[in-house]
Amino acid sequence: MKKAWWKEAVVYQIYPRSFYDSNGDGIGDLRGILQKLDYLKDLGVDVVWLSPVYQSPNDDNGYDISDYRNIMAEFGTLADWEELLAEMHARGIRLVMDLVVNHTSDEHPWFVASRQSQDNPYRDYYVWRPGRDGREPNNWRSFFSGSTWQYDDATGEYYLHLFSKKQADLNWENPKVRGEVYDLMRWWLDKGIDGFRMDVINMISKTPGLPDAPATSDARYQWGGEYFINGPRLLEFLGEMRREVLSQYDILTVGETPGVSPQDAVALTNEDDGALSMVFQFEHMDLDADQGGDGSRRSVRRWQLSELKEVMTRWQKDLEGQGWNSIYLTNHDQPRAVSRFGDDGAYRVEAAKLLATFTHLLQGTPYIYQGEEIGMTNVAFISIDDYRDIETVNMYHELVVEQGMDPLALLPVIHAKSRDNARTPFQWDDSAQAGFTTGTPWIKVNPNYPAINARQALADPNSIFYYYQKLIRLRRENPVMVYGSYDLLLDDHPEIYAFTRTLDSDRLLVILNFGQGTPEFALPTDISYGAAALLISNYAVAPTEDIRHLTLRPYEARVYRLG
Ligand code: ISL
Ligand code: CA
Repeated sequence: MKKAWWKEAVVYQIYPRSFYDSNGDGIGDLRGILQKLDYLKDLGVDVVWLSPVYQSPNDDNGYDISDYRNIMAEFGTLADWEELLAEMHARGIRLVMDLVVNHTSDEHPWFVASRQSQDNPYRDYYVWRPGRDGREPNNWRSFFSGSTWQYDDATGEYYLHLFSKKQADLNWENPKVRGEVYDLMRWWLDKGIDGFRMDVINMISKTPGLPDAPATSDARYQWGGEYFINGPRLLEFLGEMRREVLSQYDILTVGETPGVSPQDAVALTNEDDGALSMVFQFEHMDLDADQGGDGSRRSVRRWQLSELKEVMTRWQKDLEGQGWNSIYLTNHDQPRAVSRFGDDGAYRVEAAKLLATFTHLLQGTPYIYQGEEIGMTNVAFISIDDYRDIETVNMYHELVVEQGMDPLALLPVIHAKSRDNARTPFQWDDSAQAGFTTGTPWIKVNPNYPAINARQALADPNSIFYYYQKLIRLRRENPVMVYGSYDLLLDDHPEIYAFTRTLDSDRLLVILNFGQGTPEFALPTDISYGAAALLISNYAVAPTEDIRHLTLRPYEARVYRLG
């Protein structure tokens, strides 16, 4: 397997609005991040992925961009950004920027021109269609509720928006649009950034004709994913992007690709002609929902360990030597990992460490989302008025206000799944507003900040923070953690997730007790070894313990080197 710095790296995602506010306006900003770089250096991460900081009217917190070459005023200036890049590089931290080019804001000058007239030179930058029998051009449903089409009075046509109506889809069929995107990518790369995370990049090619999605219920709008996810020209467009831009730079590229299979991921990331370093897949994000796609945040279902094993093992094996995995359990769109896959009650600390062990021991590049390293949890606002996320707010409006659903039935789903779970302010200390701002935060802080915060974590040698620090260091020192092949053990065990990682003669054994029980671990007899040395664990472990038979404690995680 080819070596690459981005395979060896650990990435930390910053959602700038919620990270640290330097000027008391309640909104996190670039100078806030600058003040916290030493914290990240201390943690040991190699790369920061910065969610969008470009100029934006913030209909979707920066994922609606109105100027690709400028910084959102609330976040600072381009000069602040330049300083941030320099200070990161001075600390050996690379910077990956978010690239949001499936759509722009409706306030982007291209769209402002495009809506002027049907013969405007920018008309074809977007997807405009006449109505059909006085209704939308097709029946697709937006990720953020309602139709994917917005009627525009000025020219009497509809434009396509997979997300909010202020996020108009770019028309990638138009070579001029593709050229503009490549230009802006070069503009940032030439400033010295180290890569891009590409927002919903597998939705840029739509099936010609934009056919109706099959009607499956009496709902007015239908999930049309099969007509815009992994569309017919996706690989061609990304191949062009690779030739024109990506191949000229030594960068990390990660595609955000809902609905990809491992085979799609191999096509996108293989070393011969794959355009990207890696992609984010979503199968494990859909395990606790009745439906995937745009529905994953509309229901809660109990997930089974067997399902998690099946998904992760398939991704590990199908990409081995063929492509490269990105490993994550949460991000700014997802619930908090410890609440979702672990335990945010009595075993919060143990569970957070277990999940950290999991993400750092799988084959792939680990991603840490801000606050994950101190075990931040989901929040449960009592009132819908405290939610800020456009997806949550629109869903509530659709289901409760329009369709009359009992709000008490929906709130538990929102508590479990809202994207705002990940967006409450970073908990720095136990002072007012968790030390995030001296003003009023744009979204309420999680009331558990007096107990869960970075100051507490830094003062406690047994904290989740230092456990992450150790894992990151171990990953740097042990190539087997990066490049070793993965083999699942105890396939059918309902509580224990165990696997080995093997690189030449070096082999690690990973034992994870995914629950509050105390199951017995029995090492399969075909695993032969001379000595077993403990590499890391989240409980105290006696060095004399015989690893062939263990009784595990709740959420216990151990990694051994088998000699
Ligand atoms: O439905 C999903 C996966 O099955 C979503 O998580 C989907 O990936 C997500 O809605 C797309 O997210 C990205 O693009 C959005 C933006 O709101 C998100 O914050 C961003 O991560 C539109 O730009
Ligand atoms: Ca601020």
